[in-house]
Amino acid sequence: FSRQHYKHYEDVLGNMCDERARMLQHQFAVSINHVHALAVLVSTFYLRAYPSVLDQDTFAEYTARTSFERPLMTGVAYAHRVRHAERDAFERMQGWTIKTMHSRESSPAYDEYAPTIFSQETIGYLVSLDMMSGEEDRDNIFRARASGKGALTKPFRVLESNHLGVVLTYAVYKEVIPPEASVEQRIEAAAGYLGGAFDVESLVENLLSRLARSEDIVVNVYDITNSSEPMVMYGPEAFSECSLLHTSTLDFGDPYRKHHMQCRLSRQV
Ligand code: WA2
Repeated sequence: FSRQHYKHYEDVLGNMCDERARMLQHQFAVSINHVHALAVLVSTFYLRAYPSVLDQDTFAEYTARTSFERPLMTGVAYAHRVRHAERDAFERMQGWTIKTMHSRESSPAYDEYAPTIFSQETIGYLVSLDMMSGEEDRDNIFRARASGKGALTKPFRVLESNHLGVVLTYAVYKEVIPPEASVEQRIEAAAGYLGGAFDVESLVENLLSRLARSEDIVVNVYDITNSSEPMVMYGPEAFSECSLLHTSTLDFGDPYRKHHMQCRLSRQV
């Protein structure tokens, strides 16, 4: 086809891809901001009274009534930090034992645990599971409590739905942390972790499918943190060779992770 046509398709593809990237980035940012605010709220409960006066019913009601603020997330939960020395007393008080994510059986002994104690009802299956027993969640917990910032995992298959997604984690501190605090002070002050999963496979699909002409392009989102090994976060793993490809930048707010979007025309032009 002519050079003129080629240029036209290139522009159309570029505009559609940039629009989708901006929209997705915005929906992530909105959700992340709300989880951050929720971490501050839970922290405030710890500052006011110890033990916290927050309970499961209050957490479930608040998170259900504000779920519209976190459009791409399946739910949020709070996992409490438990040191090994506190484990017995903690389990007796809860009336359940701390379980590992994959076996759902009583956890072996570790220095510390992060069992979920409060959850939005949509992800109620997390309660009593040690979030440090999953590699992706554990890495997020370490990074979130050392930085005080939101941490995102690489794409992986989340529990129950088995959909491809990413988990977001914020640390909940039991003290107000001054901005100049050391990493050790932050780690020490962590009371627990607030987070949840972005169901990229189904909720991003839903978002993109509602846009005009969505059938004309194929969209992929990649985690390119390790630039030599991009990981598919959304979209098909393989597709036929195509002459036109557009790459749009994406920023999901965690400087440790890099992402981009790639779009192709779904038919040869
Ligand atoms: N939330 C939902 N589904 C998951 C998951 C998760 N983590 N991990 C695997 N599948 C309670 O970092 C604390 C949420 C983790 C927060």
